[in-house]
Amino acid sequence: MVHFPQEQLYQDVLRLVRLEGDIADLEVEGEVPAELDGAFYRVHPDPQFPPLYPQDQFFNGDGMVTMFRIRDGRIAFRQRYAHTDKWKLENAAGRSLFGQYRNPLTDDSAVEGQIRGTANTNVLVHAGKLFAMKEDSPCLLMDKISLETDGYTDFNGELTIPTFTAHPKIDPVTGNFCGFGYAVDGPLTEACQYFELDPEGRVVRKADFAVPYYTMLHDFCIAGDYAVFNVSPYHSDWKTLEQHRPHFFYDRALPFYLGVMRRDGDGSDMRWFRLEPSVCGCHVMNAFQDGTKIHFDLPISDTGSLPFFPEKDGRPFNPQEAITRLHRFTVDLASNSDEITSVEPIGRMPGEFPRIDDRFAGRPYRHGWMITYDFDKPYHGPPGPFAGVINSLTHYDHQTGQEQSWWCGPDGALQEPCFIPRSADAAEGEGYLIALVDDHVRNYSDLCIFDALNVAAGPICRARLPIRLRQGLHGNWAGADKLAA
Ligand code: V55
Ligand code: FE
Repeated sequence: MVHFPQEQLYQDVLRLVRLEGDIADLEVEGEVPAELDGAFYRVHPDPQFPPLYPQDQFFNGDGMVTMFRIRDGRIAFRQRYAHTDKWKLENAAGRSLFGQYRNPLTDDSAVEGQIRGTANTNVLVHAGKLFAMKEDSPCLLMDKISLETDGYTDFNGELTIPTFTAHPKIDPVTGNFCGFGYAVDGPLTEACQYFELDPEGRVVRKADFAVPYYTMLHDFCIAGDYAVFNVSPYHSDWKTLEQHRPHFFYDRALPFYLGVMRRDGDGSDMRWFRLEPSVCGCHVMNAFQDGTKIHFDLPISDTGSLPFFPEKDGRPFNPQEAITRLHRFTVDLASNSDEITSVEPIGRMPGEFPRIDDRFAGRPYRHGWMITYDFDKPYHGPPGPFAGVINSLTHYDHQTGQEQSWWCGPDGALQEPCFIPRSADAAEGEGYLIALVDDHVRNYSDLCIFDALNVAAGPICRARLPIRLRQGLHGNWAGADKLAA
């Protein structure tokens, strides 16, 4: 008999799933667009065993990977744990051996020196494999069809850093996988490395840099020839880990920075542009070059948006201050100033989990989507892990300034969407948006497909899962060509 702690972390919306399985042909309401041929992969944290510390973090659950294979109007479901080294060691022991989120000081001595990663943050097909990623550890490779785990890779010894971002960008021109690792000199260090993997998975670029202070360097973006890093005041230190407090705390005294460097350099040209008073921004929508200027689109809030990472000064979490709204940051590489030139709001609906038509990553673009908070709508379910209930899906047209939204109803919430182009040569935004819609009253999830430029019309079809999937993080689409390669 297994008992998980009676914490909110394992109840209601966050009740664990721990289910691996296959459904050949999901029940679908409406018509799945016949031209769709590929797979949507996504991942959620799902602890295999009760945690060593009952007050653990949502972000510390073992990665549970879901694949929705769509073809000929049918949708097949496959779900497997990512068999990280941690998962395998704990599976063999029949219990948890690793302790708190990002805190090796809390581990059972039997696993000292082992890779602590959970592969729970993002999944993406590149170079023939499914990359399952967690930013504190190397890249885990899985088979993109069977979802069996190969194991961690160092890319033929070419990538020796111990960490690998969960938020890569694929350069739409070269097909290169652009990524980075942070804390590459060990936990809590400022050292980072930018890298690019070509479409075959060979390391073709590396550049070393340091962040102004240790932080959760969760996402970044390419912008033409540049790589841009957003630094927000999540910070940590050894004292925090020694005292077994949550790995990150939010320090309002620290500035927000954007770091800009050439992608083809060695990192020595990195420039840090500062913004004070600070803001918090985690997930980038997109960025692009405009002459000597760089524009960087990011949902931001006045304080940390993650309720489970405390304020440094001990004040309680304030959901109003934590709600994120999309803004366009601009820096000018021609200026001698190290200040961020401007920060302008874009759109009206607050939200997070921004997505674009990824064929426009790092380039001037028109269309963006986020899942959003419509505070005017009722909600009948229990609370979730974020600052509010993410009950809507919004399309932002940056060219016309118009936006349109779809509300999922009073019983649930949405998970991060993903854009699927109608065809390889379709115009920007022409295609579909795919997203899980969770019913937290009845405890089911539906995989919904929308017309990306008409989300207000609601889903074209809904694949009805027989279970509710746990709140997830990120995912990506791989077309039939990528599945075959
Ligand atoms: C994030 C998620 C993580 C993590 C660090 O959304 C940051 C941000 C799911 O794990 O470890
Ligand atoms: Fe993320």
